[in-house]
Amino acid sequence: MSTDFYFRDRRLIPIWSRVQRGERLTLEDGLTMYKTPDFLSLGKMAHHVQQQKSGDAVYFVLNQKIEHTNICVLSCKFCDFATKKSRPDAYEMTTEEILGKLTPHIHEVHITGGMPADWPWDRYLDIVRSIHEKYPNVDVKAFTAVEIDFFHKKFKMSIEEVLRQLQAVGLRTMPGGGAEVFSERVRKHLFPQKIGAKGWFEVHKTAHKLGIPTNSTMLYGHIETLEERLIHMIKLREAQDETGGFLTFIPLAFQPGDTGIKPKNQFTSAIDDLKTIAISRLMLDNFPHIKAYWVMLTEEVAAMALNFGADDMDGTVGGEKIAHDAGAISPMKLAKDQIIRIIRDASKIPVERDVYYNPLNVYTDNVVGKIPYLNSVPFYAHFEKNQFKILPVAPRRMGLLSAKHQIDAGPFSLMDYFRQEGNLELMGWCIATRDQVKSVMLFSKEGWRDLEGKKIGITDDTSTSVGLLNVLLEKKYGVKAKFERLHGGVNDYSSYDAVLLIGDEALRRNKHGLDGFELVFDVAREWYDWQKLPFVFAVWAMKKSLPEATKGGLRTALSDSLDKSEQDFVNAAGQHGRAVGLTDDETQEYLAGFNYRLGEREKEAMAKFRE
Ligand code: V47
Repeated sequence: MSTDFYFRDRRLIPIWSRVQRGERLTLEDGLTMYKTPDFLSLGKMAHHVQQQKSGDAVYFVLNQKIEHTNICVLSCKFCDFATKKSRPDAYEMTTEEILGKLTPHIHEVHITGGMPADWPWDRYLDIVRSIHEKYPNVDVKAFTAVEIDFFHKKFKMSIEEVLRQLQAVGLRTMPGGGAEVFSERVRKHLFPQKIGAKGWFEVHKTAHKLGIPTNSTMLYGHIETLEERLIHMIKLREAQDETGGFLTFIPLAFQPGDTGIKPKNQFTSAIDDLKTIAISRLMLDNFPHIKAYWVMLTEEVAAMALNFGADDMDGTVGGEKIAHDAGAISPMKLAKDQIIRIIRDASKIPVERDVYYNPLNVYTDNVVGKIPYLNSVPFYAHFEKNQFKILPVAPRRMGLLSAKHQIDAGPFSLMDYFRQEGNLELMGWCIATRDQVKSVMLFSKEGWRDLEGKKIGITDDTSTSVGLLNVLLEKKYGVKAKFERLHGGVNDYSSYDAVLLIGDEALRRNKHGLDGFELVFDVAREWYDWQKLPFVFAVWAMKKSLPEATKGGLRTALSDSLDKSEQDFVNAAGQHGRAVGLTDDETQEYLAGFNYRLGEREKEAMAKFRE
């Protein structure tokens, strides 16, 4: 699909062509974009990519920041937060004090702090363990790569061991701090005692290997050059190609405060902030999210960033000190209602999320769910949105939101449709296989009959495929296995005997294999060979209670989009296919293998599965 803009700066036109084709941008492209006066076109290009990745969703999390101490063995020039133990402003929080700052209503606690010389290792483990035990619903995002490296050296454990111990007591993800700018020149000037790029990446890549997803940051607006910013982004993009473990990128606007690096009130300009958000969205093509961290950007600039490539506002952020000690002028905490208002004002869907970006609550109407996989693209590629807003959401999560009446229509996973039939009206479209599907795959160390009593990791995304797997194991092969849900983002599969993956992840792994799992089964093919019936994974349905005019509008929009897409699958979905590693011919063949219309055979297959 092509979208045309008018470009005041014609140097952006070849960049836009490459963005539309899904091609990588270079350092030179980045410099052209930083130097362009046509800053609105930059925003439009970034917004286009943002919409491809996140539809109309903007995420936030109810979170609390804990900075457990400001005592630090390092003295980084840009940091106004850290101090020495002997100073009157020094503080250290006990575990009880930390627990006292949390409530069961939040979903994320973000812990980072100074690095004191005299805290024992157990004190850190105790903080994470106690939070996890007292507030099991509060996910712990803790310790930057710099802190992990400090623990590794101080407590004489490998980085992997440090992370394993933290993970065992409840660490879920890691924040992206400590990256600053990946430039030795800047490091020598501003943070010579801190780990550089090599150390930072070693910690993050180790975390990804262990199934700990992480964030990434870039501190900009001090002494770095534009080229150094872009090299920073390119290094992150390369690491993401390797591990896929980064959730989000957060450009951190430098707050000068009393650091002496810049005059006290010389904040980055709004234009520079928005350009940096937009350019990072365009350069980091393999990053799922870009965060507009309002604490450093201010509420106003963060609000604008939601149409310049950012799809994440962080959260309520109670108790932040690092930026505020350095003179940040943003409030100390944003109320949930305020965040929702800002996101709605930007014409986006406010989506409250957990630490893995799973949507928990959606705060607007006319939301159409979108399964964010290649096989669903034909429904959306030419969809005229009108009053509707698109929320990309994995099948199981769509079912959970619909059970709370927070989704108005979408391709519901078959199991969720069965559960919620009373409130939903079928629309005549589906996602069904003809025989094989290639995107619901069981990667296994054992043959089907040897899976008795074995542990199978199940992707968090699935609602129906796990039901199908269970039926095949029990009814076709007479085998009972143990299922364990995986979490969002990267996982460590090594302790499982088999892993069930669906959607784009299954397609990707099907192409390149999953290390350690010799056998690969196409679960829909197994069903077909057994029942000689297609398998219906999802059916389009909408809330019965929607006004008739809305229902009609939705039917027309979907029917038009599907008709156009079916005329040319490659035009509709080639770019998405290339992003998961398929050639255009493979995308064509893959999509032609689906049946998108709910006919008699599909209904028969639904009845058979229900039985
Ligand atoms: O690493 C220190 C930065 C970072 C200043 O992962 C400063 O979700 C601006 O990493 N002006 C810590 N920045 C904060 C951080 C973060 C924040 C929000 C979300 C996430 C996440 C991570 O703060 C440090 C450093 O780069 N910092 N001093 C300053 N004067």
